[in-house]
Amino acid sequence: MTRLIPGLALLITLLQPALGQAPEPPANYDEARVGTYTLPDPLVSKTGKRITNPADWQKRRIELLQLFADNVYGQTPSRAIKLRFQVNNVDPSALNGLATRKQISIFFADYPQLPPIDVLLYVPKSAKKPAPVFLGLNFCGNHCVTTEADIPLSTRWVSNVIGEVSVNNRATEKARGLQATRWPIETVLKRGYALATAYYGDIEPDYPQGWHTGIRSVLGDTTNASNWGAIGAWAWGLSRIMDYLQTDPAIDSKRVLVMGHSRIGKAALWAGAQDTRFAAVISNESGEGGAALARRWYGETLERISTHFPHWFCPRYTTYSKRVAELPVDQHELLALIAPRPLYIASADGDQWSDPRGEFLGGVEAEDVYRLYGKTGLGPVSFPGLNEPVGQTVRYHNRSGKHDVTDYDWAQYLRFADELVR
Ligand code: GTR
Repeated sequence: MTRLIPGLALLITLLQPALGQAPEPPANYDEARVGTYTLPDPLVSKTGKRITNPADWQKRRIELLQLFADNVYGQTPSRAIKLRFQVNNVDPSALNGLATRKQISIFFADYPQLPPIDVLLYVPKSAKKPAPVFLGLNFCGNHCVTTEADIPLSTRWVSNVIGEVSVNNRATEKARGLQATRWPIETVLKRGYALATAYYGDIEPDYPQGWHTGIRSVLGDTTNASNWGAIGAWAWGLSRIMDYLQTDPAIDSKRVLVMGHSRIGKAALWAGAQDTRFAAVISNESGEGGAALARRWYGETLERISTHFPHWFCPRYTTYSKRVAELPVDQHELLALIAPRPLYIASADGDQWSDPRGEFLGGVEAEDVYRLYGKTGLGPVSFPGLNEPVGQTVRYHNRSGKHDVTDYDWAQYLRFADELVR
C-alpha cells in the first residue's frame, strides 16, 4: 500500500480546495499536540456497575462486543451457514520434505454463487502430534506467500496497486512469491508450527463495491446503520477457516494463533475478540481501527479512515468522524476482549501512520481486564526503545523499519507462541 509521506500529504491537503474537494484534515505527528482525552473504562458496565471478577466481565464482554458491532465493525450475522470442505490437493512432501501441504476450498453450500475460501495449509512433517497453527489472511492471493510454482494463481479480483503485478485486477505470474518475505514458512515449520493462510479477497474483495461478490451480499443488511463492513466479513472468514481447522486431525485447534497485518490485523483483532476459539491474537501494525487508541490525534484518524475506507466499517462509524470523544468504545476495549488469552501488539517505527505509541497505550489500557484473571498483561512498563519486546500475557514491540511483516516480527511471534500457547 502506498503510504504518503507527511510532506506530500500536506501538499495534497493544500491542493484540495483547488481540486474542488473538501480539504483533508492534516495528520498530526507531533506528540506534544496529541492533546488530552478520556477513555471509556472497560470495567464499568452500561449501568455504571464496577466489574471486579471474571464472571461479571463475561457479561460486560457481551455489552462491549455489542457496542463494537453497533458503532465500529457492524453486526456479525449469527446465522450458521452450511460449509463444505473440499481438499483439492495434498503434497505429502512439500518444501523439500519439510511439510505436508494441503489446499482446501471452503464452499458455502447454500450460496453456490459465492466463491470459496481457498486455504493453503502447511503442516510440519516432523510433528508427532496435532500441530499448533498460525492462521492469517494474505493480501494478494496464496500464490503471493510462496515461490512454489504449483500453487495456482488466484483468479479473484486483486488490487492493481500491490506491487503493480496485476492486470485489470487479475493476478499475473509476476505476483508469485511477491509477499513471501512476510511468510517465513520454512522457519515456522521448523519450529513445529503449521501455517494456514487464505486470500482476504476470497471473503470480500477490498474495494467499495466489493461486497457485491462476497459474503456480505448474502448475509448483510445494507439498510442498517450497524450493517457489518469488510473488516467484519474478513473476521467472519477467519472463523470459517477455524471451522475447517477443527476438522483437520493434523491440527491442534485449541492452539490456533490468529494474526494479521495492517487492515488484516484489524480483522484479526475483531475475529479474536468475537471468537474465543482463537487461542491467541497477533496484531501487526493494525493502527487506526485496530490496536491504536482512536481518541489520540496522531497519524491516521477515525475521520480519515472512515472517509477513505467507509466500506471497512459499519455505516454508523463515520458519524463519529468529527466527534471521536463520543464513540462509546475505544480500541483498548477491543484488546481487552481478547483477555485472558495471549495478545501480541507490534508496531514499526517507520510506520507512524499506525501510531506506535497509540498501539502500545491500547495494550496498557487493557491491563486491568487481564488482572481480573490474575494475569499480567503488559505489566508496569513504559514505551520501550526500538526492538525491545516488553510484556507478559500481552506483549509489544516497536520494530525499526517500515510498515511490513519481517523476520524480526516473526522471531518475536514464535517465541511468544512457544512460551504462551504451546
Ligand atoms: C492504509 C490504511 C491503514 C492500513 C493500511 C494497510 O492505507 O490507512 O489503516 O490498514 O492501509 O492495510 O496496509
